[in-house]
Amino acid sequence: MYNHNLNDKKWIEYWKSNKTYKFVDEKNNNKKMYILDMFPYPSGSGLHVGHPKGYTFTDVISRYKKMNGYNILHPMGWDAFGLPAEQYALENKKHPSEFTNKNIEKFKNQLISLGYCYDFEKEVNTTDPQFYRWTQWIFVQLYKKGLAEIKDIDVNWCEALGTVLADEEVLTDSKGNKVSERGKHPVIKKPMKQWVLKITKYADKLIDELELTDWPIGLKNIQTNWIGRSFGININLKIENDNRDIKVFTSRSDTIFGVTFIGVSIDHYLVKDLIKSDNNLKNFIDKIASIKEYERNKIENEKNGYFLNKYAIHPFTNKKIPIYVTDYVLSNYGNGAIMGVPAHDERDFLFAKKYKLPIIKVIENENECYCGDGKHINSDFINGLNIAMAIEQVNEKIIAAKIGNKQVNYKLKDWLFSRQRYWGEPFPVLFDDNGNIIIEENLPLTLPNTNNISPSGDGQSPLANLSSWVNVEIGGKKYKRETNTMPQWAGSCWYFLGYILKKDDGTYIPLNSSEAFELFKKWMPVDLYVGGQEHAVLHLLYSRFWYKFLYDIEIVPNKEPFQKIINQGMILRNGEKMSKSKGNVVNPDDIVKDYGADTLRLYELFMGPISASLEWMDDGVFGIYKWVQRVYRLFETKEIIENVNNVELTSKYNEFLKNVTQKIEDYDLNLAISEMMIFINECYKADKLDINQMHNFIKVLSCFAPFVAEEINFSFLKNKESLFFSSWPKYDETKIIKKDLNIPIQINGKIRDILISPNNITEDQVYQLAVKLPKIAQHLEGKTIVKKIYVKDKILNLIVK
Ligand code: ANZ
Repeated sequence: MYNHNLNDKKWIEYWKSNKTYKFVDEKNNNKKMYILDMFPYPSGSGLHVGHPKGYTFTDVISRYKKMNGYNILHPMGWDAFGLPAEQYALENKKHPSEFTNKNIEKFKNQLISLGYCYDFEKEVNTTDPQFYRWTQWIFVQLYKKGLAEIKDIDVNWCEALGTVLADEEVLTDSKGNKVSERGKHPVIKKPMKQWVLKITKYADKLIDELELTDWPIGLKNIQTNWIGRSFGININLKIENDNRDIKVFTSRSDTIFGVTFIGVSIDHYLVKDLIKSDNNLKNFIDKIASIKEYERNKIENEKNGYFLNKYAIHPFTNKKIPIYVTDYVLSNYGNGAIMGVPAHDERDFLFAKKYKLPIIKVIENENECYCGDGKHINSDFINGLNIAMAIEQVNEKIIAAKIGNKQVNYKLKDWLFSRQRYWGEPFPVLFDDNGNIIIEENLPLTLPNTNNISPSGDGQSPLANLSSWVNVEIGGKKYKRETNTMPQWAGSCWYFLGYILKKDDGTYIPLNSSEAFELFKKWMPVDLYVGGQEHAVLHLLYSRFWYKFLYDIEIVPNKEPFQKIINQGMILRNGEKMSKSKGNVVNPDDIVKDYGADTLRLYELFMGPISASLEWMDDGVFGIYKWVQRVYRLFETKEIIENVNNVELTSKYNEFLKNVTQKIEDYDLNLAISEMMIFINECYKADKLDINQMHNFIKVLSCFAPFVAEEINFSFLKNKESLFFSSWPKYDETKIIKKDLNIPIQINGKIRDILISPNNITEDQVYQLAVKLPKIAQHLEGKTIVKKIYVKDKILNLIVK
C-alpha cells in the first residue's frame, strides 16, 4: 500500500537536498521555453485550490518541455505590496513586511509541498528594494519621456479607507452607488494632485500589436474593446439665430440624412447658458443629475430629454433640427453632443419614440434598424464594407465643406498611478519650494522603516506624517519628497524581466545593462503565460504598455511580452466561486494531507480543459486517489522484466505514447491523464511487464504525479537519477497494430453495405473500393451519382438519380 504522507515528505527532502530544480541556463541550447505563472499576492489565507490549477498545468508543461530538450525558465515570485498587509499592520501596530514575509513563507512551503519544479533562488519579491529600485527606475524613464505627469484630477475618494482608488477598484452596488471593491465603503469624486501615466499614447500600439501574439481571440477582443478605439468625425452644425456652432461626434456619418434631433449632455455649454433663465430646465437638470450618468446611458433605462427651444441647421438639407438636452449623452465622451438618428441607433430610437420625433430610415440592409414598432433584424446583413465605404464618402464631403474633421476617440483613460498608502514603491521625486520636480537618481529610494502608518486623514499618504523622511536638504536647499506611493500594478508590470535578471546572491543584473539586453534577447518573449481571466485588462494591459515603452527606449528587444496566454477557468462549488463568506472553500493543505500532493495535482488537471470553469467534486478526488494507489500496486504486484515479447501490449504502449504526447502538445492535459489510465488498464491484463516500457510510462507519469513516480522509479525500477532529468520517450509507429475500419456505404441515405478497409484511407480510395462492392454496384446500375458525402473514416453516402 502506497503511503503518500511518508512518500511526499521523502521526495520533497530529496529534491531539496539534491537541488533537483536548480535553474541551469544551458548556454549552448538554443531551444528555449519561458513558462510563466501569474505570480500570487501572498495573502494571509494561503493558497487557494484555484492556484494549483494553473501552477500544476505549467509544471507539467515545463517538465515535459525539459524532457524534450528545451532550456526551461519556469520561475515563481511574490506580488507582495498591497492593501491587506497595510491594514493588518495598522490594526496590529506592526510593520507590513512582517505580515508579508510570513505569508510568503507559508505560500512557498505550500508550493513546495505540491512538488512544483520552481527554483526559489530565482524568486522575485516586488517589495524587495533591490527589485523595486528598477520599478522606480522605469518610472523615472517614463517621466523623462513625458509619459508621467502630475495632474489635478477628480479621483475616486474613499473616506473609510482614507485613500484614492482606481476606477477598476470601484464597484457599483445594487442601488447604483459607487463603493470600494475592498470593504464596500462609499466612494465619492474629489479633485486631487495625482501622478498619471499616459497609457493613451500607446492606445494604437496596444490594439494593433495584439496581432503579434497568439492569445485567445476572446482575450484580444476584451482588450480591444476596453481600449475602445472609435474612428469617427466631428461635425459642426449651425444653430438658428445664434452665432455659435454645435459640434457633434459620430462614427456613422453615413446616417446623416436620418438625423431628426440633436442631443446634448446636461453640462453642455448651451445648457449652462439657458439654465439661468429657464426654471423648468433647471428642475429637469437637477432631477437628472441625481442619477448616475452610466445608469442613464444604459439601453434598458428610460431616456429623458428637454427641448431647448433651439434648432440646428442640417448641413446638407438645411432643414431645422430640434436640439434637446438628454440624459443619455455622456459629458466626457466625444463632444458631449450627438446627432440623433432614431432609425439606426437604439438609444436615439427610444428617445425619439418618447418625444414623438420622426424616425427616418436611410440605410438599407443594415443588420439592425428601428421603426415605429421597434427593432428589426436583417438576416441578410452583408453590408459592413459598404457602410464603411459610405462613411468614408460622407466624411470626405464634410471635410471638403470645411464643417468637420476626422477624429479618433478612445474609451481608455490615462492611468492614475498614485495611491495614498504606505505599503507601495515610493516615488523617487522631490519638490522644491516652488513646486518644481527634481528626480532622485540614487535608487532605490527605500520606504522609511516605521510602524506609524496611519492615514494622514486629509487624503495624503501615511508617509506625509514622517517629517524627517519628507523633508530633505541638499546643498543647503530644502526639498519635500513625494509622499504618494505607486499602485500595486507597478511591480507586476515588469516582474517577468526580474526573474531573468535575478542572481543567486539575491541581487539583480542592472535592467539597463547590455548583459540584461542579451538575456532578454535569449529569453523573451514569455512563451506560455497562464493565469486567470480577471487580469484580461488591467495587469495584461499595463504590463504590455510598460514593455512597449521599454522597447522604445531599447531596454528589451521585442514588442510584446507574452506570446501565448492561456486563461485558466475557475474552480466552483455548487456552481459558485469559492469564498470564505460562503464557507465553501476547499483548502489544498487538507487534500494534500488526506490524499497526497499527486492526487491534488492529477485531480485538478483531470477535472476538464484548463480554460473551463468546473465544479469541485469530492468523489472525483477520491477516484484519483484510488488510481494513484492502483498505479503503485501494479508495480508492487506484477513481474517487471526485460525483453517481454507481448506484441499486443507493445502496440498499446506505442499507441499510448503517441496519444499522450499529442494531448500534451495540444495542452489537453485532462485527456493526457485519460491516456495514462487506459494504458494502466491494459497493463493489468498482462502477466509480465516490460521494464523499458514501464520506465517510459513512469517518465510520463512523473510530469503529472512526481512523488509516486519517483518512488516507483527508485524502489521498483531501481533507477538512481531523478526522473526530472529524463528524456521524453519516443514511440514506434510500426509497432502499432492498425485495426481495420468499418465504413458503412449508403445510397440515398440507406445503408447498402459495409466497407472493411485499412486505416489511413483517403476519401477517393474509399469511393473506389465502395463502388466495386457487389451490393453497391448492383444498386448503382443505370443510375448517376450526383453527390458524394464522406465523413472521414465514418461513412460514405452516395446520392444517385
Ligand atoms: C450617429 C449614429 C448613427 C451613431 C448610428 C451610431 C449609430 P463609439 O463607436 O462607441 O465611439 N455618441 C457620440 N458621442 C456620444 C456621447 N457623448 N454620449 C453618448 N453617445 C455618444 O460610438 C460613437 C457613437 O456614439 C456616435 O455615432 C454617436 O452616435 C454616439 F446608426 O452618431 B452615432
